[in-house]
Amino acid sequence: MELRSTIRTAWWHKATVYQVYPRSFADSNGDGVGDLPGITSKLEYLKALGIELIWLSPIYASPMDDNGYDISDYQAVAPEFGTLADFDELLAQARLRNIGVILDLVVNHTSDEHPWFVQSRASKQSPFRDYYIWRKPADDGGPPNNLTSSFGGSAWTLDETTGEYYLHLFSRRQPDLNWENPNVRGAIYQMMNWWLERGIAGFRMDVIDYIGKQVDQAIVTDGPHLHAYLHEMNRATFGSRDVLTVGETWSATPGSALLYSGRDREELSMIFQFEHVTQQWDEIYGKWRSRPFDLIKLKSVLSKWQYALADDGWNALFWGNHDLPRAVSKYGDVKGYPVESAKMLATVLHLLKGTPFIYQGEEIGMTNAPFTKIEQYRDIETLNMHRLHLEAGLSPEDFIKGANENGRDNARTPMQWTSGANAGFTTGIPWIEVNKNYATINAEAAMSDEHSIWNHYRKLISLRKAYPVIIYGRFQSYLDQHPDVLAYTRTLDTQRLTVLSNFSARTITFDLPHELLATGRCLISNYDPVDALKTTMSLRPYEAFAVLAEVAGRDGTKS
Ligand code: TEU
Ligand code: CA
Repeated sequence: MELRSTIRTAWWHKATVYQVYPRSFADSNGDGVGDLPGITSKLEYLKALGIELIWLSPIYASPMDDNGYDISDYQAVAPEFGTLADFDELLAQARLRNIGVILDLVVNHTSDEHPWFVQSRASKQSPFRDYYIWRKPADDGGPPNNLTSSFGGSAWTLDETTGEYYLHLFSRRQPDLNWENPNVRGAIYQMMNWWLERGIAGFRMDVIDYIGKQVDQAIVTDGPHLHAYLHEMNRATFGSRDVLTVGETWSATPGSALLYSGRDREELSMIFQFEHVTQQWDEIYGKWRSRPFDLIKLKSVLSKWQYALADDGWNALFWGNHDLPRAVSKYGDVKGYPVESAKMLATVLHLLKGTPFIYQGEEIGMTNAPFTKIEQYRDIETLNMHRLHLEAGLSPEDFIKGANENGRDNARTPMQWTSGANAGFTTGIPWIEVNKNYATINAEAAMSDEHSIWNHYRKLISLRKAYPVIIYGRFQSYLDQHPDVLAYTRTLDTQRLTVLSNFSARTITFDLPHELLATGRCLISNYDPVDALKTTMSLRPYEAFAVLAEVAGRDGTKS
């Protein structure tokens, strides 16, 4: 009874979200760049998969220094992506298919071409001066402090016009907005309401943990006013509407997650935390030099987040996005077991408690970009880091090795629709090279093969809609110290779902904890269905399955 009373249901608890990176999804007019009509033309595909929500990476007017994460007009669509009419058409067509559209809210910074910044930099007396973060040079004429940009170098650029530095925690073409200025906050809330009134289903909020920054104390994330601003935003905009909001928060801890997504906080629906996908990053070189995969560590992070948000808050579940490598390349085995390992990863993630996010192409097992030359890369972060790392003495080969593993362009090669020219993404020249493996890895082939990764995703999405235990069941991990097996249960009332998976390319034999022994029904598997959980289990390479069993007593507690 206790469990039931603490559940407050929300429609987005059982939805699966699909992230579209518009530039690389579908090109309708042959200019080599994906666009809104292209997305609209693929809604049937998403509906067939069972998707109820799509998150669009930025579609707004932008000089595209960072592929649209540098916005010059929040209320206009980038011409290369289409028009506002194309957007309304996408929204209407999506609604006809019961698909909601979530927009990317990028309000930590704007483009340097945004009229606010153009006026802000023009003079110290401009009413827009205080929309951004300006500081006098240090005594030696250098930057005010040593804050650095995520894309390399100082976070400060001197602007000759007024002789002051402005802050940019990303590229110098992405000046940071000054959230301490109430006019900035008011203008953003107004813009958000304008989109909400158009009928969108929510927002993904870019680096939202930065907006409370206190630059003079070199505090970037989790500033003192962060949660007050989010609460204010909630009240001023989406709070009265039934939408999904998800914050991108690289700094999140289980503690801050409860502040962001706690049910009585009136902030956000959920956040993306990144602890599970940064486990292999080097302490000094970050993602450009990664450490070997360690399943025990990964499990401890996944479990930690499941336990921490068991009774309050809500997890967003994901393996990849447009900033991260392809999941199957990172955690699976693209050479030996591409299909098995992709299905295994999906099974493990989608049966956890939280709302799953699929990054475009993940559902067909798309892999990292096999680029060998820096000229093949397009991402500003990769190009900047290439220059800086080479200046610091790294060999070009070593840099490419790091970029091959973790660079952002891995996830940005065009969506592979067919085995035809350019993977069916464009009739023109794609803005970034298509991965040659589209001849075998493509949506058309996947949809017509009942054993495909795509059909496995489709099944997971439909299971979530059918079984409350997947949405609300209590999580418990097992075999925490096993180096190859990931095991957990989800329990709701008298139902217990047991998920077993093998993260290795070998057959693994192990003993199951006594309390898990049961015979039930296999809901999903990537080899043959398994329904008996016995003392000694053997899992084939990358095998994963889930067994639903009846257990004694409420919530599985033995009576
Ligand atoms: O990402 C935030 C961010 O911190 C990433 O750039 C991350 O630092 C990097 O990939 C790790 O090396 C968001 C967007 O998702 C990203 O695409 C944007 O470039 C960035 O914000 C700026 O808007
Ligand atoms: Ca186009």
